[in-house]
Amino acid sequence: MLLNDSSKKLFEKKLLLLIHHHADVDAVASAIALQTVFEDAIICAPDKVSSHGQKIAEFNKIDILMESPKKWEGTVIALDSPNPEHCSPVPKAQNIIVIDHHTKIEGWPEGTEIIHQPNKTSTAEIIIQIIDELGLTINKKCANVLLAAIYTDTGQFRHANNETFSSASILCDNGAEPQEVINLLDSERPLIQKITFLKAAQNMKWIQHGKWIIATSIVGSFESGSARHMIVLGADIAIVGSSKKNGEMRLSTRASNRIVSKGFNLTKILEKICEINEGSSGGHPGAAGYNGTGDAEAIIEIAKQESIDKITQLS
Ligand SMILES: [Mn+2]
Repeated sequence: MLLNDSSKKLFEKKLLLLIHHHADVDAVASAIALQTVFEDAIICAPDKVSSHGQKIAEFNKIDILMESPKKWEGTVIALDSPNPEHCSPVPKAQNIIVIDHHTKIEGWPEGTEIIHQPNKTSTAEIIIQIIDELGLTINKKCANVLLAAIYTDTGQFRHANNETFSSASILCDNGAEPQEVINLLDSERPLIQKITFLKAAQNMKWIQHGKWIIATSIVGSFESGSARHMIVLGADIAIVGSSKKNGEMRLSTRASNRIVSKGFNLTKILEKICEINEGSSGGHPGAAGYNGTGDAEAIIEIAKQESIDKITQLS
């Protein structure tokens, strides 16, 4: 059981569904799903929504509040956000619930109700269980968005486990249409994204260390998609950085299933960067991100060296 009687009560208050910066499909869909069972709930994205996240919201005609309120009378539910920085600013509220599946959760104030299921491959799967424990019903819209979240968060089921398929099956029993979801998400990418991916490949540098390939690149945006494509090209570790004018920078990293199955873990690499350069990091062994300040190129280099160090310790 994820919920006890007192945590169930928190869902009866007015809900603000807070999704992380540059919200992905998992975050947006988890919020939409909760809104199908709590119609008065407000969805709030304090710092933008990703292009696929937007697609899901537009398709379902969902209104998203693009700025977080200073205060919230009721319950704030932070979704898919392992620490408060990922969805800042968090409104002042008496009750905060965090629902997340990332490896490590930290930084939430005392008294926060934390529902942490790192073995789940998406936040969406936790939402299925919560709706069930609350005795509510998953309708077709809810099932479809949650299936979209699972589909994207597992990299089209590449990172799926046993439970992922059970969850997907529950959703299909409740009206989810796999082909509808796939058609919506796999439709053509915007030109700007395609150009960014090509530039990421054009500027890519790579090294071989033993049987492993580490690739790095710098882009202006779409870091995570760029990193993913570098893995498709053949890299085992992809590190992509971008810097903003104000000195902030972001790293997105991906690792191949092959190297992850040998014990390689990107979250460890990025935690090391936090030790050296502060900032915040989060994610999973095969996909993780870092936000901080400084020179993107220098921080990529540190991540690369750290990766080489860890590779030499692999079996
Ligand atoms: Mn997620």
